[in-house]
Amino acid sequence: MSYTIPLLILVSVLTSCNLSPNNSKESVFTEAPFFDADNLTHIKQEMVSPPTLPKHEQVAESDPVVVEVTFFVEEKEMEIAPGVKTWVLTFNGTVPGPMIVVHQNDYVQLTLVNAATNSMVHNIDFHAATGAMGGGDISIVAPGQQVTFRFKATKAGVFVYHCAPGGIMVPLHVVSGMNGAIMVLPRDGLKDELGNPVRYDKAFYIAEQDYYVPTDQNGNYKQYASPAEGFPDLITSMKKLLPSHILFNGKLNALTGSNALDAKVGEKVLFITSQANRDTRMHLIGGHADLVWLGGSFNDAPATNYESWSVVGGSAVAALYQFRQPGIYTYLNHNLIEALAFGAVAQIKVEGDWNDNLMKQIKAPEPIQLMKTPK
Ligand SMILES: [Cu+2]
Repeated sequence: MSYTIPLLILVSVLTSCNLSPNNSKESVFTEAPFFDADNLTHIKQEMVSPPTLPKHEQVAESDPVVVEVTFFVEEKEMEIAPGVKTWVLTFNGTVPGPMIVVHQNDYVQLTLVNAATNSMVHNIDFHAATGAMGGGDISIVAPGQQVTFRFKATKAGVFVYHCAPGGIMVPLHVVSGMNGAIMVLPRDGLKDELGNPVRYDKAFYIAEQDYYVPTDQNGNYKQYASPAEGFPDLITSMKKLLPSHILFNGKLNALTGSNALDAKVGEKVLFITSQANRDTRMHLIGGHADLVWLGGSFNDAPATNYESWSVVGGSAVAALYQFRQPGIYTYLNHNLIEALAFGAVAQIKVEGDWNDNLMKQIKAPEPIQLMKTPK
């Protein structure tokens, strides 16, 4: 009799430990199951421009597949802020490049097309891939060439990809916009902090881009006939580590005003944020991260109820928030200078009914009624 209660407590503690996400999964050193990638079903994923994600299932419906993706390199001049035109190097014409979505142990088969009208050699390094510089070594294409390679997405999470043609060309291409992200979902979908399945109603891909547009003696932004012509100045400019612009999705106000994102009260929204070059820290004004997968790793239990969260340079991070209140929310880099003086800011317009219980203005601004008691 006297042993019954301690025994029950012990059983209860052991049971709750087993439910913990960190104790219910395999070691990272467990070999991924083998599939013959040469004989798997192929599906094509249509790329779309950020902040939109391609069509995808949150839970895998079958055994691993080979997901075919095509990226067209586009070198072009882009107006990143009013009157500021700079050469951008892009995957599929956007900064950032398109988000790819697969499931863990799927294969990504990427075709990289470098049109003859481009001027530079490019390639792609996937942080989600294993070996050969993330694929960079086997994807080098000169103008007029295309290349196809395949990698297994062995790790679940959100990961950056970027062009990495070697040496100083790596930062030059990355700060010229040549980066993006891939989301590798667990096959059985995302799990909350208790290890229970959690789904998102919508997802947005937001990338912070630091630009280092060179200026002349008068402080005016310089323009060049080609990317290569601007590179000597760009090297000087970026070596100061002082960005001229810090923007979301490539352009000033890409995600504000009439470009604001939208959601509804009650919806769970997944925000995937990447920064390919520089550290940043995200914050949703008026909201939180209910769940945040720190470092972008989906096999770790998400942290809960964060006010701000770190995105280390060269990574992507996913945060999930359920909107409980309507209105305009601001999603920003909480270095407030980088957000509001440089432009690293987005807005989310949330529709729904106001909840007075969560917040209520008790008295509108009025003439002062309360006098300080004189000392
Ligand atoms: Cu490149």
